[in-house]
Amino acid sequence: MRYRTQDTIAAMATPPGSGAVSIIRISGRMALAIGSAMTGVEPVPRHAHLCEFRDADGEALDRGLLLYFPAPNSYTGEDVVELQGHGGTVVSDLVLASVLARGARAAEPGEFSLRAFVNDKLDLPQAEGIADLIASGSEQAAKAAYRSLDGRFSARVNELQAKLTSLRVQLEAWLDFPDEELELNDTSKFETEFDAAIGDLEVLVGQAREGTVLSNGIVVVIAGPPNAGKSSLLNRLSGYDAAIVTAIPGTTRDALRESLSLDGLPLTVVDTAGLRRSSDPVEIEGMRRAQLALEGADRLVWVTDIRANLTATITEVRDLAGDDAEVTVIQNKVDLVTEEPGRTENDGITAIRLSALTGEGVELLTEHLKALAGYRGDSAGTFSARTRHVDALKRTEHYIRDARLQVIRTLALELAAEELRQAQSALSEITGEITTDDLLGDIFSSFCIGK
Ligand SMILES: Nc1nc2c(ncn2[C@@H]2O[C@H](COP(=O)(O)OP(=O)(O)OP(=O)(O)O)[C@@H](O)[C@H]2O)c(=O)[nH]1
Ligand SMILES: [Mg+2]
Repeated sequence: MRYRTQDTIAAMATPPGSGAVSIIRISGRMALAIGSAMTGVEPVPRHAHLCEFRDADGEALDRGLLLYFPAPNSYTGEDVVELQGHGGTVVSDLVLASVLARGARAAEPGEFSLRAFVNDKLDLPQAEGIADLIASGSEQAAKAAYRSLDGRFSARVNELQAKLTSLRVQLEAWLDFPDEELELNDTSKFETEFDAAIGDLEVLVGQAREGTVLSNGIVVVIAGPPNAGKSSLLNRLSGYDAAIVTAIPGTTRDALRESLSLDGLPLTVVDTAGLRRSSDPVEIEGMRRAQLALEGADRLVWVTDIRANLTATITEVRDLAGDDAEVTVIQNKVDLVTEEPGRTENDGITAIRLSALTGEGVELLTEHLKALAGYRGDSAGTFSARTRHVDALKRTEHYIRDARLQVIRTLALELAAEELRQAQSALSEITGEITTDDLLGDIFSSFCIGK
């Protein structure tokens, strides 16, 4: 993203198409002059003025409200003027064209929010919270995004930052008075403080992880031998007959994707063609697509008939997906045998007995998937977060743990102070005190125009 904050920018803030109103937003040094030239109004700050919007020839294009928010008390921190007109595509385009003809530049996606960030109106988690709120696909995700936008995530990060500063100050003080003998037990109070900081971080990492899952969801691919009940399981999870089910092996050909929500956890489930030796070109293509789907999976759910041998199945799955494969085995059709639904652990691979036909035991699978995603469902404390936040928090934790060891094991105070400095620097990447233009470009260019 070009980083030009001198120009005055303008864009439609409402979605394209016809609606009750359309809002054109102008931000920058010329905003007031352009607004006045369009309407002939000398606006009172934060008052709605009913007026006509005119083009350069003085012809009225629309009648609506003009609002003026002088710097710094506006969304961007700059002078902002909003023209709220009737929501027709053509008329709003004409008004916007006239604003641009008077010297404003068309805003790029997210440029208003970028200016708000540059002018300290928002920090990065808040800006990201805005984008997440707009994009949120479930009630839980929307609430979590609002908590980030509200600044709750940033507040937690800042509290931690303050704790680290206090630790660093104490370490530096020790360093500055080298003559004073250090008793080994002096380190115990440090130990308490380090442990408190690490405890806070662990909670924060957990919540941030849950936040990323809320925004991104997880992809589960259902695979396995033909006729095992894969499509039946997809139908059971999605709650309707999304896929064709028949008693004929080789029914499913195309990979079928369904998006659903498990108590607010966004889940994409992909049903695939049964894997077996075949000479049918359509079926072979189906299996190729199944393999492709497997590569994009966060979790592989391998469905077999409960009458098949479990040990052999697990060996087969390990051969196919590798030792550290993220796979859950489903022993389907439990209704046909005397065993009850349930789960077993087999050398790191969970196997769940259930019936896709009757629904018995399916909740064992949904609970298992939620637990794997780190999703508790009581998202009250969760805020929307991104992978970059989780990465930065984990690096912070790593540095703090190192610093703790330096102090407690070896009294290497200088090294510990340096580790803490690195921890703080990793943490400040989250709030955006330390950022690169590339990162800002990535974040803000994903916004919509006019935001
Ligand atoms: N009794 C019983 N039958 C089931 C169960 N799940 C599926 N079936 C039956 O098994 C047959 C195959 O089911 P599908 O869901 O089409 O199996 P699939 O794994 O998708 O099969 P392909 O697409 O051919 O690979 C159908 O006749 C289903 O009704 C179950 O839990 N219990
Ligand atoms: Mg099928």
